[in-house]
Parts: sequence; structure tokens; C-alpha cells
Amino acid sequence: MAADTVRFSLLHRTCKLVVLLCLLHITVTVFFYVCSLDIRFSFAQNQQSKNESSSAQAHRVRNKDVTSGTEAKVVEVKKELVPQEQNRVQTRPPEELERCPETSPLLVGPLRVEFNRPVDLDQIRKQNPDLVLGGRFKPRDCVARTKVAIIIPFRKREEHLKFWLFYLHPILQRQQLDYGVYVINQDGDQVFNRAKLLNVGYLEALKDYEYECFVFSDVDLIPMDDRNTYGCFSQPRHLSVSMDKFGFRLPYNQYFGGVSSMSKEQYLKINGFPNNYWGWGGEDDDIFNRLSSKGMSISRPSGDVGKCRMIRHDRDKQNDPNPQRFDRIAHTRETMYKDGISSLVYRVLKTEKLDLFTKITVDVGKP
Ligand code: UDH
Ligand code: NGS
Repeated sequence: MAADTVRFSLLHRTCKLVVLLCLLHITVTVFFYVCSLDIRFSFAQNQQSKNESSSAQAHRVRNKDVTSGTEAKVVEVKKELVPQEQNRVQTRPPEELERCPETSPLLVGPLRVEFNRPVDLDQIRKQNPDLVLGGRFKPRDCVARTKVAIIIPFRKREEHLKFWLFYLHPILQRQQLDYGVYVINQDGDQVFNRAKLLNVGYLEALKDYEYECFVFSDVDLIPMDDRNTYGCFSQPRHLSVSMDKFGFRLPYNQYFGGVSSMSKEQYLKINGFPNNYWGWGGEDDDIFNRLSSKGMSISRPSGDVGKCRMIRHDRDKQNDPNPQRFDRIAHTRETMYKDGISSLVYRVLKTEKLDLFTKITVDVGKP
């Protein structure tokens, strides 16, 4: 009888232990499942930039006077739109930070990019709390390997710009870049001049910060893989190498349109971009000619990493094909020294430091 009681109590204790172990197991399983759900959810939402370790280090906002010396300008600083700097947690003082790794550990690879649901600026602001006035960002936990100005030629493409900001800000933050976004808005209704706006962007961005690298991007092109680094390389880089509208291939080998990047040195070597391509076409071929005449080659990501989508649109007003483009690209080697950044004339009408980008409205003249 006594032996039975002892056996029963042993069995009872063993059962209790098993039940406790099961409960512990379930708790641990649920915990890890919830964590993995969280990661997958944030991937699908393209919100990976919220990751603690990728958070921005607060820029000291330098509300610099951007007067060029030639023209008086209106500078609007919209401070109320800026996230509160004091809310940020800075993990280590900047002098203790190490250089960011060559490949960011935050990259996720292929991304889903679609344009069927509109995005709004408030949503983008909330999803990018670490941006600083003017659409600037620095990684918080390491010193970025490069300071990049992203220059966007622009006129009346607000809907495209929203998609660009929605997709690109999280990508650029995951790439651990020290970057700023500059939208160069052509004033008035004269013929559009993409390359001249890019030249203006180069000069104006340098008045803001000591950028070393310049990415020139059309407003309607979105990368489909965050491994396509928006930075500079030993040779000028073409980034939009496999666009959906070309069946994810290069339309021709010398194609340098869409999105490209150059270091300051590479850009200055070719005297910047031409200023006299009014209307659509040829200016990117002229830039290619400039680079190859200076013995530079084009570096590109692989077709897979370089995939991107273009937001479909109709031809813009005042951007019809330029009938002079073939004649001009035939003479790049002779004209490039007198036409470029050295001969650039423009007038800044307004500079707006917004929370997601800096908008510079310019008068670039007419043909
Ligand atoms: N851009 C503007 N506003 C304009 C014109 C051009 O913002 O009015 C900018 C914008 O960044 C654009 C870039 O300049 O992405 C390049 O100009 P583009 O869009 O004209 O060049 P793309 O090759 O289109 O994208 C050519 C006309 C397509 C006609 C399609 C008809 N189905
Ligand atoms: C070439 C244009 C380029 C242009 C490219 C792609 O023909 O400027 O087509 O155009 N060159 C000339 O016209 C000399 S696209 O299909 O993207 O509109 O970038």
C-alpha cells in the first residue's frame, strides 16, 4: 500500500513536470513565431528602415543661406514638419562610430514594387521617422561610406514623386548612406531641359553639404532590389539597367538614361552635362559620349540586381522629341568643353526644405 502511494506520487510529480515543460515549449514557440511574423510583415510593407540599428543619426540641421552670389532667392524652411530631434536615441557619440560595412547587413534583396494603390505623404513621413529636414539621413550606428546627393529633374509629376519617396527612402536607409534628396523643379512652361536641371542639382546640393557622390534619377524609376546601391564606383555607374518597359534588358549597350551615378571627380572630368538639349532625347547619349571620350567606362549591376519599374505615363507637355538631338550627339567631343557645368546659367526662384526632400525651383531659361 505504502509502495503504491510512493509510486503514485512519483507519477504525479513526473506528469506535472511534463506539463510544465510542454507549457514552456509552447511559450517559446509562440514567441519566436510572433517575432518571425513581425519580420515578414515589415518586409512586405517595405518598412525595414524602422529597424533600430538602421535608424538615422540626427543631422545637425544646417539652415544655411543658399544664396549663390548671383541671384537672390526665397528660402523656406518648413521646420514644423521635422521629427523632434530630442526624441531620437543616439547610441554612441559620433567620434566613437566605426565605418559602415561595405555591404549593409540591412539589405533584403528583391522587392515588390507596384503602383496600383496611391500613397500619401503623411504615410511616408510616419514610415521614415529618422529623416531630417530637406530629406536628409545618416545611419545612426556607423559612419556612412559615402555622402550622396540624389538629384531628380522635375516638373508636374507629383504623383510619381510620391511613389519615388515611398519606395526609395527605406531603400536608401537600408543601404546605410549619408544622403539628401534634391528635386530640381523647372519653373514655367518652356521646353523641358533634363540635363540642365541635373547640372543645377549638382551645384545646389554642394551648397548644402560636402557631397562626394551624385545619383541622377528620373522621378518615375523605382529599383526592384535594394542591393542596387545608390552610390559611386571606380567608374561612372548606370543603375537602371533592366527596366520593365524594355523587357528587363538594356535597350542598347551605350544606354545611360534613367538612373546613373558619378563621383564629383568623374562629373568634373566631363565638364558636367550639356545645357542645350531642350526637349526629349539624346542628352543621356551625350553624357555617355563625354565619359567615353575621357576614357571612362560604364559600371553596372547585374541584370537581376539592376531590375527596376517605370511608372507608366503619357508624354509630358513641352517635352517633345528634340529634332536637333542627333546632330548634337554627333559633336559631343567638340562641344563638351564649352557647354557644361562651366557655362551653366540659371536662377533659383525658391528653395523649400521639406521633410522628405529639398525642392529647388529654377528658371533655366529657354531654347
Ligand atoms: N520630367 C518631369 N516633367 C516633365 C518632363 C520630364 O518631371 O514634364 C522628368 C522626370 O523626372 C522624368 C524625366 O524627366 O522621369 C525624364 O523624362 P521623360 O519622362 O520624358 O522620359 P521618359 O523616357 O518618357 O520616361 C518619354 C516619353 C514617354 C511617352 C510614352 C507614351 N506612352
Ligand atoms: C534613345 C534616346 C535616348 C533615350 C533612349 C530610351 O533613342 O535619349 O532612346 O528612350 N536617344 C536619342 O534619341 C538620340 S525611352 O525609351 O526611355 O523613352 O533615353
